[in-house]
Amino acid sequence: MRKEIEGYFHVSYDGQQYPEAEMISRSEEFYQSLDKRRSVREIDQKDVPKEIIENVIKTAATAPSGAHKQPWTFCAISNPDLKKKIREAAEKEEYDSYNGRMSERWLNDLKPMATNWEKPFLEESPWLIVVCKRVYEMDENEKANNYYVNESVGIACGMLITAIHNAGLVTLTHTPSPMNFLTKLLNRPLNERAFLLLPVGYPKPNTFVPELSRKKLDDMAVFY
Ligand code: IYR
Repeated sequence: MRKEIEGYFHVSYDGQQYPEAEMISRSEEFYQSLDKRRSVREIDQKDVPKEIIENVIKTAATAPSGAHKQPWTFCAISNPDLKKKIREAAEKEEYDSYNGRMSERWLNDLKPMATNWEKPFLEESPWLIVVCKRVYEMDENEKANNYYVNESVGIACGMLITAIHNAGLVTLTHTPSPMNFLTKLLNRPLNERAFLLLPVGYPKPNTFVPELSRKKLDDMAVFY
């Protein structure tokens, strides 16, 4: 069904509905599945079909966005030369961050994660996805700012990570800082800024991840 409201068309909502018992089991099962997600830094070189990357990007782009401006561009990189350049530039920034730019407290907080300035996953992962936020669009040669850009792109990134996990692959939210080298290496237009870099692939065999626990419901949710 389609109807017109003030000159714009609206269509019947056709989302899925389930009986209550099924909603409870679906929500529990989805939680159990997502609770297995971990940030994995040991990514195998094994190829991942482009179709999976296309599907997870399409999933991410179903995210809500301010005034439906969809203020994102997903750059998917499999080219080995480009991945090498990204690794070199990221490691240069990360070296400086780990050797002076980050505070003692910050470095201490990162110890459980066993991270350092070296980022082999940037070259070894079959795919890198650089999510860019589009701060504005050009509207008849005028800059037209997008709305709630960080919120919109942050939600899309969450959905991207969920889709990658659902496909049976691993990723990691990598934020080399500063990130402007990415927009340069990728030749992005002036209205785009790099937001997040996600290497995507299979975990290496026998990969270990930090032993972490998640907050209990009572410690993170308040019901009124
Ligand atoms: N961007 C650096 C440092 C880093 C910062 C935080 I906060 C982390 O949770 C993990 C790492 C890096 O990627 O190593």
